[in-house]
Amino acid sequence: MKGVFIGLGSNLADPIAQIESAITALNDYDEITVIARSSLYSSPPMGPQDQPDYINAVVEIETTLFAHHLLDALQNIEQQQGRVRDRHWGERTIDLDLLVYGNNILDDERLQVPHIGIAERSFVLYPLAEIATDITIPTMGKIEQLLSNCPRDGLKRVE
Ligand code: A4P
Ligand code: MG
Repeated sequence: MKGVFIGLGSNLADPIAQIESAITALNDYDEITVIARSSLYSSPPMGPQDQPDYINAVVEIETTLFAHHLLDALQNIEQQQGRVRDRHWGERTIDLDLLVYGNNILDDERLQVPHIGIAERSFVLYPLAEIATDITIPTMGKIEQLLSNCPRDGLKRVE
């Protein structure tokens, strides 16, 4: 499958290193090849404000895994990197979201694709736009249109 995009986020335990090691872990799967990556971005937390700023990035992969098996792989990497599920929208060492899986639309109790938060989250949309300049996201529309409706909200590219 081509046109698969993964969002990465971290705000604990050296976030930049967490993102880098998750990208390496993804590419280490035989069934997954990372073919593009965005810059790193920093942003204030969405959700509870008493937590550190986040580092986010988006990667494009090619994979032979079906979407639910890809989610298993993402959750394995989260576990390996010590992710503890605590409060909703709370701090985490690493969060891996399946943003887009080609043109597929999936909606069951475990997986919603495209990821429901894409359009409202500048920390997803701007890094995605960097590596998918003219993507049309199923059910959501063209990326330029989505960007024009999504303020940066303190999002900064990390030099
Ligand atoms: N799930 C359903 N669809 C998907 C999908 N497309 N990709 C299910 C990944 N998972 C998906 O996720 C809960 C369940 O969502 C999973 O078990 C899976 O079956 P989770 O990561 O355990 O829960 P969560 O992350 O606490 O909740 P949620 O709503 O997913 O939070 P988000 O959306 O991940 O947001 N602020 C900034 N600036 N940057 C951030 O990256 N991230 C969060 C977390 C909060 N604030 C942030 C950031
Ligand atoms: Mg998540």
